[in-house]
Amino acid sequence: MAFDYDDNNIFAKILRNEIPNDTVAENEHALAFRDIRPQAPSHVLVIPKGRYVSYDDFAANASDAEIVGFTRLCAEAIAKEGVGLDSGGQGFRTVANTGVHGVQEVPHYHLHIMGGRVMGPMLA
Ligand code: IU
Repeated sequence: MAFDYDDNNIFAKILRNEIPNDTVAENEHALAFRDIRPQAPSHVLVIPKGRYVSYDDFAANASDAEIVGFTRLCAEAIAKEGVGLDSGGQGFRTVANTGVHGVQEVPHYHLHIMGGRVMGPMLA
């Protein structure tokens, strides 16, 4: 199967509270926490609580409630970080590295939200 999930991945361990994280926001369906190697003044990862390997796994197989819950948590994290256009910020970039070509390191879907500086051009 294309989307075999590994319960030993680091984000699964974070969701089971086996590893601490710097939480920004949380709801029933998703968790937002700060990246341990931030690439911008604000660098948050948003992950679903369900067992989804990648962006395409989540987009195809998550329930409507999970997708709405995830998306609303993104909005909450963006507002809390103060990077959103609706919260006095100057904007941000979202990235979902996927699979080998996307250079995805952790096999649990996560959306990077990076802001607080002007991002470079999207060349690589
Ligand atoms: P990816 O290439 O999109 O899979 O990158 C994974 C991200 O997860 C990367 O930015 C890491 O710094 C980040 N991360 C983390 O926040 N906490 C961890 O314990 C591990 C990776 I391992």
